[in-house]
Amino acid sequence: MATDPRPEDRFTVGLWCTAFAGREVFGSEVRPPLDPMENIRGLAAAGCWGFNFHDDDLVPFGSSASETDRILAHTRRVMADEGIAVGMATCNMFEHPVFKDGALTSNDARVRAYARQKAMRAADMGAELGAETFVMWGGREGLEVEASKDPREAIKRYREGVEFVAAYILGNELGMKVAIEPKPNEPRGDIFLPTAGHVLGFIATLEPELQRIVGVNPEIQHSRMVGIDTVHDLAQCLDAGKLFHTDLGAQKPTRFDQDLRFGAEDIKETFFVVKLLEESGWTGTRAFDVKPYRSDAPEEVWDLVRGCIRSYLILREKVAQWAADAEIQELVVALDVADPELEAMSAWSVDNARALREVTFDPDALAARRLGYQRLDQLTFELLAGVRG
Ligand code: GLT
Ligand code: MN
Ligand code: MN
Repeated sequence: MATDPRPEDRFTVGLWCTAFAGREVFGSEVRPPLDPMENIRGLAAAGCWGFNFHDDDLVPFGSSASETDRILAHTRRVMADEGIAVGMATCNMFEHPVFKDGALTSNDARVRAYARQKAMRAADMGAELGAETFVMWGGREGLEVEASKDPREAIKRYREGVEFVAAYILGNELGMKVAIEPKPNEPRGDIFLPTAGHVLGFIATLEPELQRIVGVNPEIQHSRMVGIDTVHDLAQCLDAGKLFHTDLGAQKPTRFDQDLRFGAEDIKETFFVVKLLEESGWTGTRAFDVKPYRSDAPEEVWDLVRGCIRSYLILREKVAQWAADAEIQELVVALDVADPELEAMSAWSVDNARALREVTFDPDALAARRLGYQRLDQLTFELLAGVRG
């Protein structure tokens, strides 16, 4: 089984993932800080083609322009040394207290302006290091107190902010696409643009020439938090031509954002995520947004990275096996029933509508068709469980 990553697989991991030292609401750090350059070297050694970063992951918050340049130059040297690229860059608009009540959707015009300025600087950093995507995750763009924000005004402000950043990237030819990452809640009680569907609807309201470079970054874990089907989420973004990035990981449904190792939960749904990406001819990076357990020792964060990559490659092999399994394919092929005569009438026209009204159907006969889903799902399970071939 081919479980060694190849450069063309383009696996990436966020610097914030491996640097996560374990601080959360109930406890402090359990691991020492991980130096960003050591982090980049560690990701390269673990088999990553690239890494993803927030401005503040690399360049400490509040650094001067010259300090920023120095760090970026150093980063470029480490990247060349390790043969590692950057997949996506993003702006941390959630950590500093200035963003306590939102960034682009803050009620305070000064905070909104500051957020746009920080996003421009982060976009510059991304372009400098060759990122192809600029992710916008609006973690603080939400509320706990319904009375605190006019939701229509907040969405209008969100649009203004996204348009500003997209126009900056386009106007300065930074060569990146923007991918908005939805999340239903956490850290806010409710976050604006909670699902991929909301983001798709929102993108359709942007300035037409900016729409082209704005898409979605759905995260498996965030879809599972609201209990919706991740595969369908991704498929809908693909259908709209808007799957610009995707954050892969694992999550038990309806809990806080767990960011577990890819493949750690619901192997069957994860298999169908890989199947969808691979069969769609996905050319983006294969990006993991995961967190080590709080109980992990410092060196175990690399096991997390290796595990994600291995699980993806194992599931990709399973996709090929599923496609080559004669019994499964026989069931799959039988699912589609063609009817050339009826299909010829499926496009709207007055004539087709008139002809369709005259057709006689036998609904009981149609309903009597056996679908074989019990068998199909069992065979899929058995293949994944390793007991077929
Ligand atoms: C943060 C969040 C992730 C986002 C990252 C990008 S940061 O960890 O939970 O889902 O992708 O801002
Ligand atoms: Mn994410
Ligand atoms: Mn997450």
